[in-house]
Amino acid sequence: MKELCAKPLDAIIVGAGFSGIYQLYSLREKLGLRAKILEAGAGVGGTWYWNRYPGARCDSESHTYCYYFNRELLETWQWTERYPGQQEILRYLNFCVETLDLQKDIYLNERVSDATWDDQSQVWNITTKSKSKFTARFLITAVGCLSTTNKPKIDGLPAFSGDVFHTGHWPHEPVNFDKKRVAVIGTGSSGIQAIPEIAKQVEKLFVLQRTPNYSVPARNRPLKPNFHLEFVKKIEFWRGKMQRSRHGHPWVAPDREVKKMAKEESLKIMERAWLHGGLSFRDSFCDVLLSAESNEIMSEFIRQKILKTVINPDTANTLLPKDHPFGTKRPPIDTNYFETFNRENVCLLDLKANPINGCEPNGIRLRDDTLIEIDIIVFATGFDAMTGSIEKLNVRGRGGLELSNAWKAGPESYLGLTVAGFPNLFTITGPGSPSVLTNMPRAIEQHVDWISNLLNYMINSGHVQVEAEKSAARSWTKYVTNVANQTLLPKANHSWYLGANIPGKARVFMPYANGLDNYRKYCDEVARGKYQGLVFT
Ligand code: NA7
Repeated sequence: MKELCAKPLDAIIVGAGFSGIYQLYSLREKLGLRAKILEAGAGVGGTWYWNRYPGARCDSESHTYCYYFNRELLETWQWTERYPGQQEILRYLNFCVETLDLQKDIYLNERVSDATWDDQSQVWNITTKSKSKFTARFLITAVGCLSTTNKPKIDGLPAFSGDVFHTGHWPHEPVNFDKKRVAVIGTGSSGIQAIPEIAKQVEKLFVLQRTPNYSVPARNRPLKPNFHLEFVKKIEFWRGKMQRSRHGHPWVAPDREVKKMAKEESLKIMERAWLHGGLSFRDSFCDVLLSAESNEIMSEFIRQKILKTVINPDTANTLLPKDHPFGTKRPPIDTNYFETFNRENVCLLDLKANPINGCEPNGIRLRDDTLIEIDIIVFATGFDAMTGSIEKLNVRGRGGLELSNAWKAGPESYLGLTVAGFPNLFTITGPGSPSVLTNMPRAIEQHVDWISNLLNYMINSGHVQVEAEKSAARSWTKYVTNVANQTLLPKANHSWYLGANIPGKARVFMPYANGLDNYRKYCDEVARGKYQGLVFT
């Protein structure tokens, strides 16, 4: 059993994605603490290390999907496309680690298997799968919201003789799709990005769709040669815009309600936004997630676009999303998703009408006995979101309390950052925080700054332990639910926001839906009030 650090550390950070990298930098450079990252992968990057499937791309625009805490990084790195692709983001994060000289404090190939609070010594004892052991005063999870893959159990899958992949755990070597018959299961963001790319490479592609999804064209394009120069001149402008918005993107929904507008006028606005492309389409009006009537107008607009794009009327009809309002599941943005169904080598299968019965050595058998003969299955079936990766760490708090037990009826946290009964534990972008409803780097920087300021406060005031008050965590979690219930968000039955995509998982709306701007104000107030809701020892 190797001991990589003989002396107890100040902090262990789990995960070397956007969150972990900035948290390490903050603790080391701003507070002078001894901190290390434990990362399960063989490289840094988190989500962008694992999700290497064809077409993997961010849905935030590149100049907003990066760190803003460091001017040198902003001025040096030059993005090439409107939306950064997976490989470019991975290169960017490696560049950040190198520029900030963080490599020496990142231990790769170290998957945390156990983290136990020792009440006597007031430290966390952390063990990894490779049996390395660490001791640290603070434990900070930076494991990402979407990193524990959800692979549905299908009878007979082990007997399937072809290759099986999951978009969220894609191989590092290129997958050879040439002359192959392939099934993609799932039409969330990952499926919607991967399907057009895989279709170009295969002999035959079967898209196995359970729930039709809304998708808006991304309109990705190379950035103009002078983009970077112009961007650098306006860094503060962009920062301010993102700071003021609800979701950390550089726009604010105008104060107009769809349902109160003349039809032609609202159509014109939607057409313009559709042509512009991207997530700002959803924010063409202020009430899309508040009024069912307004939402239906936008939902129907998208359905009409699908009907116009897809040539075969049966296929078009099968693709029409009807069971949930637009935007109540995380809305994908795409490049030629619906157009792909006009290709001769692509076949859409409706799993609602004809579900999967099981796998056989040479394919997937459907309930009506049809055998889909294939060489490759691609699961684009998503993640055990927001809690899956934290619970997998086997965190045990005060008195041996297991986090997965404490969260059995749904995750309870204070501000999405701290959990009662788990001293000196922080969860970056944890359940109860805005996280997945935002442009992630903006939410991450807010969290890291807040945690770092709190640790600074503790050091200066001689506190050794901090944890959420039970009552504060309870009322915050209730508040998160109430806020979501005032919107249409909980109306999507299978959404991973609710944990509803994982059999047996408690159905609780997990992200904080009242906006990153309001959340930031609330957290700042808590800090100004000497951290009410937290108990210090
Ligand atoms: P998502 O958004 O959770 O999508 C998963 C898809 O897989 C969705 O279409 C599901 O259908 C489908 N699914 C899940 N389980 C099954 C089973 N058992 N059978 C058939 N189909 C199934 O995951 P993504 O990876 O696409 O996106 C996650 C986030 O990552 C995304 O929002 C971006 O932020 C990046 P369902 O709708 O549940 O019927």
